[in-house]
Amino acid sequence: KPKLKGVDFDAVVLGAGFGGLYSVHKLRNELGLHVQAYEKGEDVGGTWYWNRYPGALSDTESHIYRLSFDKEFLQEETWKNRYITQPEIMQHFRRMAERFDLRRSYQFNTMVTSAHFNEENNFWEIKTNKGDRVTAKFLVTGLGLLSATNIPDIKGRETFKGEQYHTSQWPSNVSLEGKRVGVIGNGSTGVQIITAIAPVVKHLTVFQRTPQYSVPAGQRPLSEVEIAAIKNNYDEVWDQVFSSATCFGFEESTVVGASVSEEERERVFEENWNKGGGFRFMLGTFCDVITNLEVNEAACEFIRKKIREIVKDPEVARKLSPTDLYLKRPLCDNGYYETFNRENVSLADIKEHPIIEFTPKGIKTTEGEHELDVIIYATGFDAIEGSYLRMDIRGRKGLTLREKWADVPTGYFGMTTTGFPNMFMILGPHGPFSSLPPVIETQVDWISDSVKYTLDQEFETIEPSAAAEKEWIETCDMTANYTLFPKGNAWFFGANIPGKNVANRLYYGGVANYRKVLKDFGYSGFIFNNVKSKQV
Ligand code: FAD
Ligand code: NA7
Repeated sequence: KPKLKGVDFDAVVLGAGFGGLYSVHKLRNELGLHVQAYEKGEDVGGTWYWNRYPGALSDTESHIYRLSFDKEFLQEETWKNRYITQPEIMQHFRRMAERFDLRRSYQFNTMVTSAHFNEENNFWEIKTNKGDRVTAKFLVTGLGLLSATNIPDIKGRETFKGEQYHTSQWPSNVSLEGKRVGVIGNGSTGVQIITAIAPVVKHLTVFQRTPQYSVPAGQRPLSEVEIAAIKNNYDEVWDQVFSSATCFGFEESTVVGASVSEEERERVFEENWNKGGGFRFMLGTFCDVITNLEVNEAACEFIRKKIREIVKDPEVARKLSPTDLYLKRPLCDNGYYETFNRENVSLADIKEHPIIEFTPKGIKTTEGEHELDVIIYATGFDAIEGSYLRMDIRGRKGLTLREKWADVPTGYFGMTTTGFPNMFMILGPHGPFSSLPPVIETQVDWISDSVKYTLDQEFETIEPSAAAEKEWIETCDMTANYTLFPKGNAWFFGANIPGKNVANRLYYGGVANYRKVLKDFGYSGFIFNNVKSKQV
């Protein structure tokens, strides 16, 4: 039964990834609220339920790709390798759901299609594709920032007679053995799947539009002793993570690359290339890789040199070598460039020879037709606002989120947005650029505290003031403009989707500062309303 009068539920939670699951735990198990949760997929896991393509792997290290709040659970769980694989993460989610009895609050296979704020009654009216119509005081959206699939509209797609899959909608029964496979895209996902399937398929054609910088991940099995050492030291491990900027488990470098010799730069790049990890290479080498053009170019040239060393065919090496700045999400791999030395792998440079159309037999580029049995889209996501704009969300005065975000999506602290009272977003726009579980944990803790505060004070609604939201976005933009990221074409600027406004969508001040801001600002930027609702 809801605690509050006049609603079906105290809170509705969307999504069953880290964000949604932890929200249900906090709101239901800790605050004692009556919570209903909806998930589009048929199981828990979020990102990891959907992204089950071969090679799917976290590139945050295993011991910190999880939430930190339950010390006993941390000790009970284990992992095999430095980076945790998709099947292992799924098992972790299933155990998490069981441990906190989360499934009973979920309705799976259910997509929320609309959420309208009813100003007369101060509650949310929520509808699903299964015909549910419910009301709730609070709406918590754990929709994910990389969960709205992007399938480019390429001419003739429906004419292809073979199989077609997007990496984030991967069915469980796909066999690629002995088949001629084409992969479109070579971002984080593309690099993983290309490397994983090359040894299995008959022939692999990689359709590359823009080459990317990637460094070794350094994936390896961990010994029992190494895992025990982490577990014995877990509190310190998390202290380090939460006091860093990007929460990848290493100290971001404070050394200015522009102030050291070329030889020293080479040495540091080489050392970190060998340690493994994309974020470590970008942020653990020098503090100015992302702020100084010359140092960024030095990192680029170091990776280009590695590509030339690794890839035997100089023409293929040339095509694989990026010429732009190193400003996308940093990639890491398990032998990506080496894959192009295989006899059964070829590279189709679709910038030089663009795709004209799909044909019944495969993909036709200006160079000719590539005959294929399977086409794989590793073409990424309509990131950050994508999942929100695929729903009909309306706030005060019937304003749609699509209208509010027509120029750029905005969020106060990445969690709330003016005009949409009692709506809390997890990983909404203008949250930190970071490894995500620590951000999710920080945000869900804050959301739960804010729900409690609102209820304890008997307020009807909480929402940020327009002035506070504007000021926060200016702060976020200032942090972005301090870096070179605005010069990149990354998905976190919206640059990967045609027609999207390319603009800053994140906060680059780091998670430690973000947590401090949340604490220092408290509720000073919020408007609370205590006008009682009509109570139906
Ligand atoms: P998600 O896990 O994305 O969950 C959102 C859920 O909401 C989904 O299950 C979706 O089905 C559901 N949903 C969406 N719309 C609706 C709707 N209308 N109705 C009902 N349900 C809906 N992050 C890292 O920090 N480190 C990594 O190494 C890393 N690797 C990644 C690798 C891949 C391939 C991808 C795609 C992402 C990766 N990420 C990584 C980012 C990852 O998304 C986050 O780490 C984290 O899993 C996000 O959790 P979440 O709960 O916020 O969202
Ligand atoms: P990304 O990083 O957005 O990469 C998508 C890839 O798909 C990239 O190589 C794109 O090339 C390519 N792409 C996209 N659209 C097209 C079209 N129309 N034609 C050809 N190629 C295209 O997505 P990922 O899934 O790899 O990674 C997203 C995040 O998930 C990642 O950062 C991790 O956090 C997990 P482009 O570079 O645009 O030329």
